Amino acid sequence: MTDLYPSRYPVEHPDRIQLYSMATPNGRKAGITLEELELPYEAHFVDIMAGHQYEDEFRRINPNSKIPTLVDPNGPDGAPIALMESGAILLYLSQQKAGGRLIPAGERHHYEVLQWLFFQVGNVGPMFGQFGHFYKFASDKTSDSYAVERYTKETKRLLAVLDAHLEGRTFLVADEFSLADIATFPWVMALDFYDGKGAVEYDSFANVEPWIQRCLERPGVQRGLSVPKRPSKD
Ligand SMILES: N[C@@H](CCC(=O)N[C@@H](CS)C(=O)NCC(=O)O)C(=O)O
Repeated sequence: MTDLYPSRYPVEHPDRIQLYSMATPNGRKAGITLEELELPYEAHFVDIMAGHQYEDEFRRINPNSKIPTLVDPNGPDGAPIALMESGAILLYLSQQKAGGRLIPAGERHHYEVLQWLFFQVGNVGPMFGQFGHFYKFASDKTSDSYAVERYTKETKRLLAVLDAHLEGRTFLVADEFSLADIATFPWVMALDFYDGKGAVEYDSFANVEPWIQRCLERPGVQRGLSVPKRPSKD
């Protein structure tokens, strides 16, 4: 048993991958990947609203104090490994634990998956997240419309990039469901949670919603969306 496991989260199966997360767009990426790959794992709910990500023991497994975070007691060299950053976690699960599943075969497709994964982590996540922040959560914090205008415009621009790429395609890479889709579609779904679909003229991007629905048809996706379960209050 590794001493990496933060003591707040009791571990039932110390030999399994431990996921520390919440069902946010970034958290869902890890839950969906684990479910799609059918890997044995245990999931722990991290209450980021209560600030549990800033606890010292959590910082030891994620120096950046974010979810998702993963600890694998059987890392590549046999020693335990802690990983932060959802993109790295998705690649680790696919490549180290599942023989490259969820990455379409061939080097070209490998790099195309990396391309869309980085596109999501560097663009879609941060920009949609800022849009949600200024449009919904902090709408009473500033009377200046500049921020909401800036992030609405950028979110629309990124939706247009996705929409154009999806024209004539079923999924982002090689017409095969992959890590690229897993990384991206939960962020697009978050626009609903932000009550922001009207503001970004979501319905004008005709290829996006059918792609989301194709992703949602998958049983692994359906299971992964609610990982980890929020503990009941009683
Ligand atoms: N680039 C990181 C972003 C992770 C991230 O921002 N996670 C959010 C939840 S979606 C979080 O932990 N927020 C808590 C906080 O910022 O204190 C990744 O892809 O894993």
